Amino acid sequence: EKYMIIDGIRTAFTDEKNILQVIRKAGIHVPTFCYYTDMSIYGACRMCVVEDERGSIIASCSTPPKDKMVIRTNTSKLHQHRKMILELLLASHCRDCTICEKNGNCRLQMLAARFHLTKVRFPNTHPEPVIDDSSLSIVRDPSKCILCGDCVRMCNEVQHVGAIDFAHRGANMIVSPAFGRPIAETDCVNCGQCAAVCPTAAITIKKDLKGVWQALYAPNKRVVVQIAPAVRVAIGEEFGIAPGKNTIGKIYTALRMLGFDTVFDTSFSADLTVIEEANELVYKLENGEKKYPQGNTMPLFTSCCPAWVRFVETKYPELLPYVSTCKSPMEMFGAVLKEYYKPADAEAGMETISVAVMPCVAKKYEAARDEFCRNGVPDVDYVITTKELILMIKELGVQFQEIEPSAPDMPFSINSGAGVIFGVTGGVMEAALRHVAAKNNETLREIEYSGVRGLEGTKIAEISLGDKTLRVGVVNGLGNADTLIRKLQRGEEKLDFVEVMACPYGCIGGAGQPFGYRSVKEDRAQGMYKADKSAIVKRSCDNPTLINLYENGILKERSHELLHVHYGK
Ligand code: HC1
Ligand code: SF4
Repeated sequence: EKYMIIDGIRTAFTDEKNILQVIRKAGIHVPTFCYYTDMSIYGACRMCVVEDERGSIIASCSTPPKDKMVIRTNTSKLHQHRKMILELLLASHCRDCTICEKNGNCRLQMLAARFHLTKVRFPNTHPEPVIDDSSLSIVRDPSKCILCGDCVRMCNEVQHVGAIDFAHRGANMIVSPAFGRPIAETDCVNCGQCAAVCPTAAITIKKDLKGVWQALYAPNKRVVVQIAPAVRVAIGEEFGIAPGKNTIGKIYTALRMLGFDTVFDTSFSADLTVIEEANELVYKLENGEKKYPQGNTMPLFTSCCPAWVRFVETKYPELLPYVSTCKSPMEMFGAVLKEYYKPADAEAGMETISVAVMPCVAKKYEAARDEFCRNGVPDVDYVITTKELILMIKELGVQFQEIEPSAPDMPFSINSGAGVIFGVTGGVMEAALRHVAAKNNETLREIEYSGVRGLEGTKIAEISLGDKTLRVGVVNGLGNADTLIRKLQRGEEKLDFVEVMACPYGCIGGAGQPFGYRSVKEDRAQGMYKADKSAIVKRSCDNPTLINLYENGILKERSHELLHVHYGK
């Protein structure tokens, strides 16, 4: 067995790529600003340094472990070194922590506290902030940037978007969109993953709480809210509840305490999406030769992720005809809810304000798109993220961990397990396959083990349906989507149906969720599948409320108008 001696403790290792991973295995969290297992090693922040037997200082993120290596992670030399780095960073950093967007979640603030910095020896050279507020999803304040490069690597390496990069050299170096343009004028897809990895407040998610509070305080507004699948397994993390624990019942209660009039689960409309999308798939398989520009050589792509839709629009517009015309579940629900409350509102002189709680910041951009406004009014008025709902709950002082769970409101109170797993990579695919496959437990199990589950960035699976075999792809992270598209275009891969989620691991890893490393995402994924296991209805088409809606309700003869969209730009 290979081992290292870390701070006097023998720690075995196998295939860990760097010393830092072995240190974490030993239960020590050395500080880092620029290290993420899913991105390339940058080695810029120098916070992860350790000392070897000879007293040499080495960066643990970029040094592979060696058998019988002896290191210390905390010596006087290392302590001084880290303090110096922090002081240098703080010398040019804003120190208005109490009124900072990142207050309580800033890694610079946390490390200053951890190393007990009570003064900085250097004069403060913090530049005047020049805020880029142009995006609907993120806010940039380069004056708070510490040049760790996390956002740049995320946008370029993981997402293949390249909307931001380093500009200038030496002391003038900054992170910026090309030519210093506002971020909204770039190909930024609004995924927010740059904000998710930013350790400070140089890039943060945009908040839309003001309008929501105003609506809640107003007497003549009916404030309805839908909660996305992935929120339930992450929100508890901020209240001392383990990641992956399904807290949907507590979320309903908390939202009611906040003053929301009716509470719903987006999983309900995810069921709607499944039905519409699966029908589209069947149609394409049977009639694709006629309808699509390249016939059936290109797969049908899912459309529920707005950052992915934007990616296609900017980078592969020729593929737009292959993106499903289904609105996302959020927008389907938005349209259905506005229609549903119309008669009652007219009678009572009320106005329905539709709010969505999402793990995603691109949903803010989606809600504002012209395609989702009717007569100038958006179907979803406000999108707030999991993190924003946490702020609301904390502001009200609700003890989330203690409150009792409750149920969603009628008449959209039933959803299938298929609608819940939408929130994890592979879930939309699995839900759709359940719908097109025969209705028996054996088939459900076959789909479960077909290879569509798992957190890998790209999965290819084959499912036999009667006399046909469906070849499908599931990708998360736009870089993986990009690579797959190139393969499809070169003819090296042929698929019938592809699920794309822009965020690594799917919506559970959305930029609006609390910060978490990979193990947290794994727990959240398990939480989603557990929720499916305990669901009484497994397949979307068995959801009785939907059947009613199609046969007698709002969707009778209006499903195309309310549930589909054509992206033209
Ligand atoms: Fe998602 Fe979706 S799964 S996009 O990841 O299709 O945000 O959770 O709500 O709309 O249902 C997000 C999650 C979410 C939509 C659904
Ligand atoms: Fe890049 Fe996404 Fe950030 Fe836009 S939101 S700059 S696409 S990482």
